[in-house]
Amino acid sequence: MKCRVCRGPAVIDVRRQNANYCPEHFLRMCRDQVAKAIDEFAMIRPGERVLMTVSGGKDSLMGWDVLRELGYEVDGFCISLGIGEYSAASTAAARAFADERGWPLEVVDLREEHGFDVPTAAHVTRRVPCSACGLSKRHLFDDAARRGGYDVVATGHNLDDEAAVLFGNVLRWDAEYLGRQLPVLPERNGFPRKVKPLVRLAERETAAYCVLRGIDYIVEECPMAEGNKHLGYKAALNAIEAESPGSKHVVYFHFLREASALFASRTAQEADALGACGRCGAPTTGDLCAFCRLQERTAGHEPVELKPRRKAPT
Ligand code: Q46
Ligand code: ZN
Ligand code: ZN
Repeated sequence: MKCRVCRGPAVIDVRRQNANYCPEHFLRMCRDQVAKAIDEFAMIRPGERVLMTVSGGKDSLMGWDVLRELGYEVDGFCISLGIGEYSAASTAAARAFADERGWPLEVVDLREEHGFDVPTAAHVTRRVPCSACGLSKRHLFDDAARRGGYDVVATGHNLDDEAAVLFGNVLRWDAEYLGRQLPVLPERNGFPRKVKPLVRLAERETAAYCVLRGIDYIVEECPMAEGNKHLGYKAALNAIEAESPGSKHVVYFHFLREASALFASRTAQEADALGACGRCGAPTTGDLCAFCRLQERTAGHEPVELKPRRKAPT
C-alpha cells in the first residue's frame, strides 16, 4: 500500500477517494478537507472568533486541533451533562486536551449551574434523554457564544453524522428539519453562526487523525443513546458504504446542491415567528424558551440515577 502523494508506505486507505496515505499526507488531506468545507460554505471569515463545542470525543478534539492548525482563533466549550461516568470521562478528556496545549476551555456543569442533569430531565419529561440533552446543548452553546462575544460556534459533526441525520429526515419527510440541515446556519436574532467544518470527513478519518496526532479522546459512547435512532441510521449507511464507497458523500452533498433550497422557505417562516424568552432572552416561539421550561419542570427534583435501558446498536 503506497501513499497517493509521496509513494511512501501508507498507513490508511480512504476507499471513497480510492486512495491510500502515509501519516503526513493523511493529516494534510484532513486539514485540506476542513479548509475546503470552510471555504465552500463561507463558514468562518478572517478575524472572527470561534467557539468549538468539545465533548472529549474524537470529532470535537480533532476539529479544535485542525481549526487552530489552520490559524483560526478558537476556544473550547464543554458541558458536563451529568450522565454518570461517561460525563466525568468526557469532561476530563476535554480538560486534559486543553491543558496540555494551554488553550482556553470553559466547562459548564448542567446540574451545578442550572439545577438539573440529563438523566433527571429525561425522567421528568418521559422522553428519550437525547431530546433534553440536545436542547440543553443548543441553548448553552448559544449562551456561551453570546457571553464570550464569539462570532461562530463550531461543532464536530462529521460526514457520517450528517448523512445519518439526512437519512432520518428523509424517512420522515421532515420538511422543516430538511430546510435547516445545512453545514452553516447563519447568525440571527443576535445569535452566532453555527458551522460544521468536519462535514467532508468520515468518522473513521477523524479517529485516525487523533491516533496519528497523539490526541487522547474518550472512546466510550454515551450510555443514554438508547432510543436514539441516529445510531441505527449510521449502521444502515455503513452497510451501504461498504458496498458502494462514497455513497454517504454523494447523498449528502447532492442533497445540499440539488434539494436543500427546496425546503428553505418552510424554515424561513419558522424563523419569522420567533420572539424572545421572558426569562433568558433566547429566541423562542412561546413566552419561555424550551430550556427555561425544562429548568422549571425539573426544579427541585432529586437527581435520578442513570439507567440505560438497552445497548445502542453499533
Ligand atoms: S450525549 Fe446527549 Fe448524545 Fe448522550 S444523551 Fe443523547 S445527545 S447520546 S451526542
Ligand atoms: Zn505520503
Ligand atoms: Zn429561556
